[in-house]
Amino acid sequence: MSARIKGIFKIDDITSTNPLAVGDEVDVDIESESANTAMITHIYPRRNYINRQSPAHKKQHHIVAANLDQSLLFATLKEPKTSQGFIDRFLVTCEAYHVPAIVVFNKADLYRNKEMEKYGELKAMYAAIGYRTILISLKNKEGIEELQELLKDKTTLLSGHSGVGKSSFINAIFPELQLKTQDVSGWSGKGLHTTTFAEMFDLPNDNGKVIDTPGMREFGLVDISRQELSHYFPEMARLINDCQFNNCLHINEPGCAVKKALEEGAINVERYISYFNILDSIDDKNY
Ligand SMILES: Nc1nc2c(ncn2[C@@H]2O[C@H](COP(=O)(O)OP(=O)(O)OP(=O)(O)O)[C@@H](O)[C@H]2O)c(=O)[nH]1
Ligand SMILES: [Mg+2]
Ligand SMILES: [Zn+2]
Repeated sequence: MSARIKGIFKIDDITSTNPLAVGDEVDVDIESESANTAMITHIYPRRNYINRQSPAHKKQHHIVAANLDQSLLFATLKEPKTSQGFIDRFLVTCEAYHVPAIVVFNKADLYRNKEMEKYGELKAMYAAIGYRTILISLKNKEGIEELQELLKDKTTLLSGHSGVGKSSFINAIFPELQLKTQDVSGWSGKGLHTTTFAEMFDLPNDNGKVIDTPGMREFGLVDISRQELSHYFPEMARLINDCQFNNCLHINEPGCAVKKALEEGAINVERYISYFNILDSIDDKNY
């Protein structure tokens, strides 16, 4: 079935490059049974969504997916490397739009001592602020049941860089789908995109749904002001009422509870660096 969208929705939200996103709930009028076409007549209000800066038009945003119960951010510490900065940007958006997030580290089979040590540090750091991390190897079929359990009766977004194994994961749980994945010999470090559009799949045994998306190189934040950024770092959010100034950006203001926690080791330095870098990247002229 293919469905057209009525023109009127296109002007609804001019700052978005896509008026309709995967996960949207809609009403359709069947146009032609024989040609299998329909017209979308109504888009229901979104419970939540994940959006990002459009890579082509920085001033516009792109809705990655809507009406989500959770998101699994696929990351790898090797082939390719996912930076903590990328993970933290994604987590900020999940906090801002109320989508619970779990970070899945794939390709454990490739990790040596160095990467396992790094994983241990990341796991402890994220656990301390309430984020779950899961280590898996799709290649060695390790950790897949734990993930499968999480998908039950939920709508789950899969995202992450290109080549981290999002489509491979869907193939592991639905062998019959045979989604296209990157050629094993094709790993070039350049992050070729194998999946080219977002697509939702129904889980076979329950009401769960999983959304595969094309890999993204960067995750540009939208609609988050410098002032509110720390609200989306859970470990900072709980401290900001203790800052002396209510417009504190936690940089070098006197009486800053966040900086104090940082000095005492209660806030992780790497997380603070992510905060600082994101803050620096927010163009406040928009607010
Ligand atoms: N060594 C190893 N390779 C894996 C693992 N999981 C996936 N791969 C390989 O990684 C490559 C990329 O996997 P894909 O599933 O295509 O990655 P993707 O995240 O869907 O990538 P895009 O569609 O481009 O966003 C493929 O060659 C997979 O076979 C794993 O656990 N270990
Ligand atoms: Mg893919
Ligand atoms: Zn402060």
